Amino acid sequence: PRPVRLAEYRPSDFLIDAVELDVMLDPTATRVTARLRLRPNPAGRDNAALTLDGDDLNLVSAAIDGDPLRVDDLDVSPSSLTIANPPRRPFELTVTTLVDPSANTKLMGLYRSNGAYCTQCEAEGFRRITYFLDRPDVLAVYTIRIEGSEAENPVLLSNGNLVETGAAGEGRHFAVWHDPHPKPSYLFALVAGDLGVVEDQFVTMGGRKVTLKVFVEHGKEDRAVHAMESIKASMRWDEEAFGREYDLDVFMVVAVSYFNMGAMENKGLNVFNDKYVLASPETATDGDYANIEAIIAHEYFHNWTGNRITCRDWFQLCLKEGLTVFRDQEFTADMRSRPVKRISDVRGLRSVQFAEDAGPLAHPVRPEVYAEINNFYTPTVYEKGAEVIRMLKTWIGGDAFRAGMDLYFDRHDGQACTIEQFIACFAEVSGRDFSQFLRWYSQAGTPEVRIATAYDAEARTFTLDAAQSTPATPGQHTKLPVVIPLALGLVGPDGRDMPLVVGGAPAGPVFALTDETTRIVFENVEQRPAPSLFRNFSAPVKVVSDIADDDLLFLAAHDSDPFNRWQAAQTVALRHLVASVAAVRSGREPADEPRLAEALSRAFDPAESDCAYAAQIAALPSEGDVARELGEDVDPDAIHAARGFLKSAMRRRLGPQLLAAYERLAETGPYSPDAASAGRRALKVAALDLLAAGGERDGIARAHALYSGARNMTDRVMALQVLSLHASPEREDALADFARVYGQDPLLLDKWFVIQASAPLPDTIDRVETLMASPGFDIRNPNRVRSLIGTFGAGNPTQFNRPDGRGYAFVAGVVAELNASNPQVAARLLGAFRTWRSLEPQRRGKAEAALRGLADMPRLSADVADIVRRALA
Ligand code: BAL
Ligand code: ZN
Repeated sequence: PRPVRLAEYRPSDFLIDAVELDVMLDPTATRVTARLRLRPNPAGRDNAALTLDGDDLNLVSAAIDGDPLRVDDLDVSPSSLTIANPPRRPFELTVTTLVDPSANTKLMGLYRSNGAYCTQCEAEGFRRITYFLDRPDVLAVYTIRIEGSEAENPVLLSNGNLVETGAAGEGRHFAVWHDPHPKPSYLFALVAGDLGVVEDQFVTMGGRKVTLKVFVEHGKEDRAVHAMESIKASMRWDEEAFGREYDLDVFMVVAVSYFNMGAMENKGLNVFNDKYVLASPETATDGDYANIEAIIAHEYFHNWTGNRITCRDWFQLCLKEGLTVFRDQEFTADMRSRPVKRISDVRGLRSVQFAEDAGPLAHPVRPEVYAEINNFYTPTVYEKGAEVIRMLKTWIGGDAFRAGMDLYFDRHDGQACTIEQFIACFAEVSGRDFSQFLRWYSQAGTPEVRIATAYDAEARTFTLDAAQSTPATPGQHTKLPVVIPLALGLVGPDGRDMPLVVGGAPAGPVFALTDETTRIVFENVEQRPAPSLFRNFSAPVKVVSDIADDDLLFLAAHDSDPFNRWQAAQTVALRHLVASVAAVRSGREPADEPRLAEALSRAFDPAESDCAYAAQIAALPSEGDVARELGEDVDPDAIHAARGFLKSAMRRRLGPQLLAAYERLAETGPYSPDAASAGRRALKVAALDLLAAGGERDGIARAHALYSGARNMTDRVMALQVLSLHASPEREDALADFARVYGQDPLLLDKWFVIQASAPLPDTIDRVETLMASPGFDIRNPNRVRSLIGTFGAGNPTQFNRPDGRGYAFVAGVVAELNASNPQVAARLLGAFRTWRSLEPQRRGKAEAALRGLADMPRLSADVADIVRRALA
């Protein structure tokens, strides 16, 4: 198919004001009758034909205003329905289609999940249910009648409010749902099945009583309590932080086990991957609890940023996703620890988005062309999109940001918008010119900022020279400077921030770097300061500075900005690891780094009260961080060796302290997933991980003891994770035990898959292949595929990048197998290849061969073909 271009956007020639859908459920032949109230769009072309989108549909009949259309009136195929000469006035089009939910392995449109019916319509799944103008700028009011077997589907759900239920004869029943809020088709949802439910209530700030329901498989109701609490917390927070109130009488979440994404924000009826709903102390880890809270919040927040105000077209995806990620980040920061949330988000951004930005799949936050929109639900659109919103807020200040958001909600409620319309609200309230800022949306690539500093004791000035540049990315060879907010502090020898004076007046702490080079001269600087740059990661840029390790280590101890205390130690560690990789590759032993050990030892100091923060300090840069820092000629084995060497050195230097911390942090009371308790467990395992570095026997024995004596799933899984890194009898014993005890629970089986697939051991690939053939694995279930193959590809640098190329061939083989049955999941797995060009030549050649093998495959899906083509371009 032809690529879709932003520049070619045209309003729809027709609009649909109302949709009545009559869905007669049947496992293999569901009959969908759609009555569409259409009218010509005044903004569209005169005398245009009406072409409705379809995908894999069987047309049964069509009629206009009750008059059946004959075959000659129509041009119909499984992927479109065209009426050459429709009425030039409002009219009703009735279309009946037949769909087979049981055969729908793509999990887009109407499909079955463990016997229940459910839907996924974003981005283009509604066209797999009925012929439609399946584009986000066509907003309609939906009324849905669902009819099905009462025994098999006692629960019948759709968007909006329930208006009628009743018997339909022959053991069937029906429900009618009406959603008064006009919405695009991608927000439609239908669920039918035999499900358990947990109910609660929320009273909004305006006094509306909202019934809350979480639907799960029978018997799992007790695992829905945390999700329910998270809904209520999200609703309250959105009222307090953004003044946003919920707008229907009921809000529902349904957990399903077959789902391509994490969750989906359908109006009033969010459908979730069960992984992000179900939690109990026996089955979920601290990470699961935190993820559920964040994803429930994310989908709920879409009600205003995405649903009430939606996107004009799919190029504007970041309008709802970047903004909603920003909102869920702020929610988590308020619910838990703000610095810890920031650090973990920045870790995630760098490891995935910076990697994407530096490779062949780089694209702008707002892409300008796509071959397959499913492939643009990316870290760039989501996470970099959120960073752009955060910069905007940093640049104009919190009050102006809130005023701009209020204006956006006021002005655009009920509309399908563009980034320009969003940004115009902030330009208006702040009086600033955003034309340069908009480059963040159109230029791909991570800007690099080089900083050089000079202190002049005589003149008492401190000069900072910043030079920005953005590397070329596919299709974008030259780049222009962007607006980069630089939040900084000058830290004096006493550890305190000095006053910032520029041009004789107080200045900062945020400076906008708008030109290729910027010089800032700070005055009245009595002593040479240590500059703390990009505090709280004030811009998503790569910083290369001349700040010496000594200054960074000073900042690691004294900076008032907790993010930069962490960052300073990370930078020193990263510099050290880069040097160690060079040593390993030339057959030398990496140097020791006692000062780094001292900086990291602060994490295990009993005086450090925020354990979650301390755990972040203790965590070394990842192998991916080192690979990205190197940028080219990457040898993942050398990186693994260098990092292992550093961990062992830490164990030798900090042993007694690690042991003391490990014992001090032992679990005593009953399990609670709250942030402070989770932080203690995270710090405990950070100590354990170092104690077991290099496969040290005492550490392994302790990890095994933690596994065996664990009183909650977090300790159990973390202990297993530590054991899994080193070949040992304890490892095999614990893995076998976990399978025996928990192997029947699919979500726990996933954890067991993840742990084995990420092990940096040479037999991992054999294990993964064996596990794929085991009864618990189901290639049709995206969670199983992601846990086992996704983790192996994207979470195991040494084994995916085996020098013999077997890792590449294996992942490519699974992609080939999934290509037809679930192209979306297949294309996602290919993300593992996003950095293949930066590998050393031998691995690069093998990775390329695997990609070329896929490119030569017949009948490649649009999803897979698009990624392969761009990866090889
Ligand atoms: N809209 C797709 C799922 C999400 O980002 O919420
Ligand atoms: Zn979202």
